[in-house]
Amino acid sequence: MACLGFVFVLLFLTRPALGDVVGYFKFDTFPDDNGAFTDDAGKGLQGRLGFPFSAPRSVPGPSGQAGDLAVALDGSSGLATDDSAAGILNFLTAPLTLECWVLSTNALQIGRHRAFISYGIPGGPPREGLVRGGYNFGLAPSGELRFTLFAVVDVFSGVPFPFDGQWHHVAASYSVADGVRFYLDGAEVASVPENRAIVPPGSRHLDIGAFFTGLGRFDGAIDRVRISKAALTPDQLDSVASTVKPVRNDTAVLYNFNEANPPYQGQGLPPAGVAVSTAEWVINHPPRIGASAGGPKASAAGPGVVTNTPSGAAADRAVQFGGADFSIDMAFVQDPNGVLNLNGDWTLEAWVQVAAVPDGDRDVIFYYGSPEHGYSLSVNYAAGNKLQVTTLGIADMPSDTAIIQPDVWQHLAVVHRNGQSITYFVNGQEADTRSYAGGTRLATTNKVLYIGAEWDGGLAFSGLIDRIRISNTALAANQLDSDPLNPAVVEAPVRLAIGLSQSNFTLSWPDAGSSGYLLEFIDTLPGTLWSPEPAAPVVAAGQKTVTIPLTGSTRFYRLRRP
Ligand SMILES: [Ca+2]
Ligand SMILES: [Ca+2]
Ligand SMILES: [Ca+2]
Repeated sequence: MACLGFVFVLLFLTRPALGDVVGYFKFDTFPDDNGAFTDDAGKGLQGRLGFPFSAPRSVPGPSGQAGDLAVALDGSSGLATDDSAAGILNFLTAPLTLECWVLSTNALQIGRHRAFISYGIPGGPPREGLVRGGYNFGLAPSGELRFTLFAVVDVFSGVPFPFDGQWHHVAASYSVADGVRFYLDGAEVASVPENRAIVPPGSRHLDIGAFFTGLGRFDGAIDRVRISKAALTPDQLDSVASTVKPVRNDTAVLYNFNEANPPYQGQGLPPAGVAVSTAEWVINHPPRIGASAGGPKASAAGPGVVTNTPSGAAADRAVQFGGADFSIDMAFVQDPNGVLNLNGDWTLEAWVQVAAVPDGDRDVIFYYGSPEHGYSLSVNYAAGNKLQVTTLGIADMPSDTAIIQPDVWQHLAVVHRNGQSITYFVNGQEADTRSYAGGTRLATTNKVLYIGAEWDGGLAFSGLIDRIRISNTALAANQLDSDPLNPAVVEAPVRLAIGLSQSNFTLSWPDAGSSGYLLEFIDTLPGTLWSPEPAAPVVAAGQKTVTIPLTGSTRFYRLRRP
């Protein structure tokens, strides 16, 4: 038989007159218990719980010498190194020494857990599939230097880290005979008896500037992270700013961060690991639910997945943000192709249950774009618990009459008719309409949907959010996703299937829901002159099938919804 000479392409065109649900996030499905949620509109987007990760930057290092760089983290960043194959850092016993150079001005971090060097999984309540263990050096909420054997003990130094904008060398050594000794700028500042063993963690990776790839993200610069398989003496520490100590045979890893960007190559026991940005790490290692909160002041659950939902159905889930203490939780959806970037008609919807005691004047439910471009939906407490929509950079528009009650689930919607009006709905009932001709500015940067706060964590939401839906049309009241028990059904795309015989091939697709669809072909792509396939489809067993003779030339097919 002649070799098949055609290439087959699926194209699916939508009816432009009716438009589309471009974003639908039901928060019901978190595969593998990870904090990554699915895109229920089928647009190929993926959401993540926690603060978006920023990129690490380079700043001058502590030596002041040319070529000495350090990594600067802004509180939303971090680095991670895969140690799963070699297990070089997976110490089962003391001794070890953790040390680095640190500079920070942000004393607002006092009150939170902060990590400089963290290996494995922090301690906490038992959780299926999570083996807690490893070790950490960083700051306790008190602001003091703290060494931790995860799932065993926190060892407190009593010595505060100086948030004075100067470089400081910090170190903790641990040996069974000598306990934990803390050093600040090369001088021993505390000694605490301890002799327990290290619990090997279920994830063998090193975090720098964060715990567990996203928690407790540090705001400051870090350099010369060194992990040694020895309890180093003061003169063996890398605490002289001008002179980097040579790598020793007990140096498990040293990162000097002298590259201008990640990845950062480690030195030490081969194969020394490579530190990548946490933003890159999480693509293939999505953190567990609750393990990537990040940000300046995450709640303990930060953000949590809960079973309190509008439908109350067994499989329904919603997301909890913040608390009554000005804590800040976020989720986000990267949208590189601008699926959610709207400047015509649009409809924004969400189910929310707001806290009985609000914290702050306004809580953002979701926010697309940047301060001058995009749109947001919020609850304006200062205006009397009113539903508000904002066309970013143009207008803040609280409703006159759409009032949000605390502690009950409500469906909120705002419909924008471009050049005409904004209409507010609560529980599917129209509240009020105002004239508005200001339009919406497309986002040019930050093509990201931020959920639970503005782009930078501002105006953080407290309460529960479910079923965020964004449409690129002005929906009518009866088209809203306002039935609590019956979430909107998003039409699944109709897919073409291909079959082959000796001299023909067949194209088939589901009969249901495909009335009026046209099968078309073209011989070269790119191209615009598609021709209708003359062979008529045969309906059998719920499928429409078209049989076409093999021609030996290339041809592309699509199924188009007119
Ligand atoms: Ca849900
Ligand atoms: Ca350096
Ligand atoms: Ca708030």
